Amino acid sequence: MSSEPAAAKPLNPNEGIKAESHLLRGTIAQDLADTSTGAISEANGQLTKFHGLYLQDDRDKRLALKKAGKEKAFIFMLRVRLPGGKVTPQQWLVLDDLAEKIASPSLRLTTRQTFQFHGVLKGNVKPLIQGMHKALLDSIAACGDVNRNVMAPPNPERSPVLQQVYDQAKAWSEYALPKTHAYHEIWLDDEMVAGGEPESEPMYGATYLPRKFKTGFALPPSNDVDIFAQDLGFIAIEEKGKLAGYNVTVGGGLGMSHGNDETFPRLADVLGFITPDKVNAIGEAVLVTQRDYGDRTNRKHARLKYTIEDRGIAWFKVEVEKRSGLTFAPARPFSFTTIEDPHGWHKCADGTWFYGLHILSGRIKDIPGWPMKTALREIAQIHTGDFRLTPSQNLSISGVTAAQKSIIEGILAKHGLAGENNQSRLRLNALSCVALPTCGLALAESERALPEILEKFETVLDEAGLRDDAISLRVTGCPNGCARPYLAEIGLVGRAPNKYALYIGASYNGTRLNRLASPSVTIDEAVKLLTPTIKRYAVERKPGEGFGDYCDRVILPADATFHSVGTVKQETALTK
Ligand code: SRM
Ligand code: SF4
Repeated sequence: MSSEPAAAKPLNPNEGIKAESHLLRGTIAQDLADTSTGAISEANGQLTKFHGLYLQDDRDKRLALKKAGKEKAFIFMLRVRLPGGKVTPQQWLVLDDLAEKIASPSLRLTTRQTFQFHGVLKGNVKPLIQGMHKALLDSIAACGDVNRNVMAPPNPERSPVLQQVYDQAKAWSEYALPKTHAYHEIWLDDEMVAGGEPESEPMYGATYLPRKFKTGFALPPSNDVDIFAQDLGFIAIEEKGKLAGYNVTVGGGLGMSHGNDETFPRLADVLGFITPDKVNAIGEAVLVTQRDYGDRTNRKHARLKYTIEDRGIAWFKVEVEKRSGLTFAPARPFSFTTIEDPHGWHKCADGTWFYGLHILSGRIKDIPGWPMKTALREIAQIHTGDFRLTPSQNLSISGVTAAQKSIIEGILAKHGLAGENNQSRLRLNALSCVALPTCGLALAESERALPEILEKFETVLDEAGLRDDAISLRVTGCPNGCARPYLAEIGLVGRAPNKYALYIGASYNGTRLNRLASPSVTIDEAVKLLTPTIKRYAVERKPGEGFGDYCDRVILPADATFHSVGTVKQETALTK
């Protein structure tokens, strides 16, 4: 183990793009003005990510356009920065309107508690960002090699401690924002800084981080934010109704590549306990350690999890303590019991109510018989509280007064959306990433396949009498892990069209990764393979034992470790 910064291999080309970008400006402004193409250059495409913007193309149209010798159907995806997933009804209405007028009409809630616009044409990006700005919303650092959207438990008004945790998550998000004025110049037509005060990035430096960096805050017993999947995590420790401080976690991350054993999902380690006033100082020390030691030569090995895996957690802790001038106290006890969002009506400590609304794959759109977008617009028009986006792509309509409760209930009922209780717990817990047609990395369907996948598994669960049992199922179109599939009791990870790697055996509370059960199956094969296991689970489980725990105990080998996801295990046990 070496304590020297990363070795002298050639830097990844992205490092050069960042270094030469004049703090994230590049030639984005010139590229935007070029109407001869709907795209932007490769280099600018890397830089716009730091502004929350991705160049994509409609993959459903790719083949036909290629045959016709035409340019791809270029479109942009814009991701909003929204710490803790909180928006006001006024902001909701602005986002709804912008989606309707200048993007694809749907709004997409993400697994990190924010909105994505899809289908934005190049000429509409600036009006979109300007429209958001008027509603005090931005997309700075929503993507790119920086600290991204910070997650926090989504129902703060339930207790003063939750409110404090939310406030700290928001404060850390602001603290760790890039300081460059580039976003304001390019998108909001602010004056160029050139000739004025020299700009600098005191925390990030001119080349920012080696890779994306994600922070989450959790309040036990709920692990709704999947804290062990975050590069940096703060587990709130509540003592006698007060926030005593946080256990700090580092080095979580899920992305991997099929067939590349050097890439793997990893759960974060707990470093120790800090008091609440130390959050930003510790956060900064973690971030700058990764800035200096993360691998800038290989983007598949550049996340904090690999820095820690290579150099050891003990080394990392010493480095963070040295840089912050602080010492971690021993971690305090905590226990997570669930990852599930509360659904339906719940009364909060402050006397208000919130309604947990299930939104399949986080996709808010109107479909015949299911006018979700219209209903939420009507609610936003009269709602005096706020909306909270959850880490499971759902929505809490929060801060509802007793007087408004019946009005909101009426709107949901009028549109046929008040049926949370009739849905299977599998469905209520399911996540899927976007995948096709917009995601350039998708190898298989995910969001568009989820309804069919659920129906097939629900049939088996109904037969086994497990409709009301909470089982987590998560699907992604590739191994990058955007719906956190390696933390699901049933994970389906796309490999090729209608081919998925099947993972089972994670704990329901997000504290143990699942393991590979079958490397490549169709959805029907996955259902067939799991059917005997589901039926056995229904009769053989111990009292209170979750499906993942049962698979881990009975179906998968007992000696497997967290990092075994790259290896095929016990395929035969499933069919027993
Ligand atoms: Fe993700 C890349 C969508 C959460 C790991 N992710 C992408 C891109 C931008 C594809 C691309 O690079 O071209 C996807 C855009 C699809 C589209 O059309 O919208 C995409 N990721 C998403 C979202 C929208 C999934 C969703 O359906 O909700 C989530 C947006 C989160 C947000 O609001 O910021 C999303 N992505 C995640 C998560 C989950 C999390 O953070 O809790 C992960 C796994 C955790 C992690 O980071 O380790 C995740 N996304 C990745 C990776 C793999 C990173 C790695 O370390 O290997 C990529 C690819 C990459 O970075 O090269 C990726
Ligand atoms: Fe795209 Fe893969 Fe992420 Fe799904 S998991 S959104 S397919 S990058």
